[in-house]
Amino acid sequence: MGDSFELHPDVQNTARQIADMDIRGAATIADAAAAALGAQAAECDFDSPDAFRTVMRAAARELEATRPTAVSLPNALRYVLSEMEGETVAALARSVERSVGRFRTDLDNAQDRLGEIGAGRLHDGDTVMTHCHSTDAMACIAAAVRSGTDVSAIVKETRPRNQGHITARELRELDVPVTLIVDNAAHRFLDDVDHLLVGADSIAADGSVVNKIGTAGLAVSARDRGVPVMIAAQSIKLDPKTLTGTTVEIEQRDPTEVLDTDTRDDIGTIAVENPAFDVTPPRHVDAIITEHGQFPPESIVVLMRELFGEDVTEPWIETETSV
Ligand code: RI2
Repeated sequence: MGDSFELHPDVQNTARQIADMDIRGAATIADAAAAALGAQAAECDFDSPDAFRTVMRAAARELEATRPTAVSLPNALRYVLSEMEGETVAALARSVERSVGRFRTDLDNAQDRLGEIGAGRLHDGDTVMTHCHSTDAMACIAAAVRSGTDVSAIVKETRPRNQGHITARELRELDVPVTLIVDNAAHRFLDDVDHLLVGADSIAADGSVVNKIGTAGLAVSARDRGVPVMIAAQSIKLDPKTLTGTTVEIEQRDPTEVLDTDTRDDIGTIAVENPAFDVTPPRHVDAIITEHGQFPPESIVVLMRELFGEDVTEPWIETETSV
């Protein structure tokens, strides 16, 4: 292999699909990124172990650059690359294949376990309000339904991309009664719900929850009405870099998701902002449900330290010593 190389098509396609949100949702993004690294490693047409490592790091960088907020993406890449070991290309490739397999299985198991733990908070006759679409939140409702608990849902459509429609469809597949509302109606319906249940894209060391835009205001309203705020988030959503004071970058998406160009031109000269996520402070959160149990937000840092330690590397970055 020479100095220039092309990344595996699966890496390029996966990166494009994540950026375009054809693949979306923090856990799904992590799973797809790990699978793409596995595809890259299986392409064993490399001259040397150093070349193999260089290509794997380049693949990880391509994937990492797609969306900035969901920490599950760098956490997945970190997991796979940090387990890469061996003296030969074949041994390195095998180690990546093993870590990708382990990562993806752990992800599935974590969501199942989290779902069972979260389901314990849902009781017969309860109504849940959802925001956006979260596979972790869905796992809690699915586990409750499986165990015979009768729940219904008020689903916010979640502008600008209306991911609430995905939630509504999946809840109907579970036979859960669904009422779809526009985002602005949430406060009006909070008196009718027993839980606000949402996912997370990143959770900071102080217990702040980064989730789809609109979550923070909704959590304030929920607390005002005495509705408990429940965050379903596998531990892969914990952002270890926040232990050292790094803040989570909020993704700014294309303004055309908010307003099409013709309508915008018709209105006149206006600015349009489209932040994809916001930050809910820990004081507005009741519980973070993980596969390791449920935590008050202020104590999530203990789990974060236990799982990640303080030393968070970025093994996809080329340094003089990284071969
Ligand atoms: P799961 C989504 O973001 C939502 O904000 C959702 O709460 C979060 O990912 C977590 O999703 P986007 O990718 O990992 O739709 O629980 O922007 O599926």
